Amino acid sequence: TECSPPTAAANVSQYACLRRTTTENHNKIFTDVLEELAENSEFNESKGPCLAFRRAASVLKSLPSAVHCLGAIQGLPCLGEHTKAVMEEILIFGRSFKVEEVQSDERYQALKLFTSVFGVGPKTAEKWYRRGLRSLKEILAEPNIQLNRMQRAGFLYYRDISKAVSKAEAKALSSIIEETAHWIAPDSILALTGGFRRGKEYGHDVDFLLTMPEMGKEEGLLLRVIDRLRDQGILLYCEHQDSTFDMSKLPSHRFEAMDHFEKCFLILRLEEGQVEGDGGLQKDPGESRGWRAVRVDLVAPPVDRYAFVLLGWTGSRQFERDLRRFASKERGMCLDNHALYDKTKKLFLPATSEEDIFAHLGLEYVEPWQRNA
Ligand code: TTP
Ligand code: MN
Ligand code: MN
Ligand code: MN
Repeated sequence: TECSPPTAAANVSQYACLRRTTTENHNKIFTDVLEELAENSEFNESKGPCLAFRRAASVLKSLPSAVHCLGAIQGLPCLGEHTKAVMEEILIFGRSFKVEEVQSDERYQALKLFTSVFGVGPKTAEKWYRRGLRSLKEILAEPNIQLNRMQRAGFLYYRDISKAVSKAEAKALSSIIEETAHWIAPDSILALTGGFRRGKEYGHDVDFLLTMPEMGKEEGLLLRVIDRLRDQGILLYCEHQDSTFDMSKLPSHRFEAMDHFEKCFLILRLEEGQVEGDGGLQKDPGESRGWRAVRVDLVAPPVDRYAFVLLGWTGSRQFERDLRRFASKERGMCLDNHALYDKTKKLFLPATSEEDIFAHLGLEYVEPWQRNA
């Protein structure tokens, strides 16, 4: 059959912040495979290939239609030889032998399983694998393994928190946390961030930004919200991190570096009756209890940092990476969750909205639902 003309490839930027990517992915058959290969590279500590597969998947997600032949991807950025070979396999055979090889690899299977536990990163997973452990049961049965508090919670609520959170559940949690925050401080500001702000139907957690309209008044607020959630009997787990924010420091070059604002990683108990709509509570069929555990992240910056934190926590991770890369490579600026710094002019560029930040960068504004890169 004849190949369709290239997907206006000339207009596709190598930067995700110059592309519009909704949740509607026309190339899932490719991107699922590429993201699995990226994860495998991450487990093998192959940073270059990992990033290359992630970038390729991100470019394909932004296309307005499905790719049906290799001709259609000619001229697209970020698609290397490995990626093209994988796509060719999928186009010809309807499957990728390369990814099937990865999926059947014992080490990959074990690391994927172990890192699916809240609090377990690639390093810990690797350690357990080297000890010959292969299943979650074996880890729990191994007397010499010391789980930290987060990992214990991860195992305790494993079934619930490995189930996707629905939009209806996210909405219910928004109401609960908003009510709690307003009970403590009526003028407190709560904003939904993360995947749900990007319009995703499902997520692995729910992310919020909490602050006060007056500088400094946010101090102590997050701890009081946590206390109140505990008093209501819905706090199942809490890891609280104090602020280490220091405005005199320049924005970080390292994307992976976490931000310095006060935050907490929670597991909350969500009751069936609190979730509206026919979707109801996401739980196993046959599960009789009327509640589930849900992962929630809260970040509590001072209000003058609001725009930077909102932009940073809305994601996607790939979108954030490319925003920072664009700022640095194309504008000589340094962007992170705390600030935007112009290295040539040697000054911080203030912002009260996300629009301000895009404008400083000389970028057209990208709506949250177009950031699913
Ligand atoms: P996630 O909640 O990990 O991802 P997500 O909401 O996009 O997707 P999911 O549905 O799977 O939950 O992270 C959301 C954003 O928060 C992400 O862009 C990274 C950012 N983030 C920080 O900037 N600093 C932090 O310390 C943390 C924990 C997250
Ligand atoms: Mn479309
Ligand atoms: Mn999230
Ligand atoms: Mn999160």
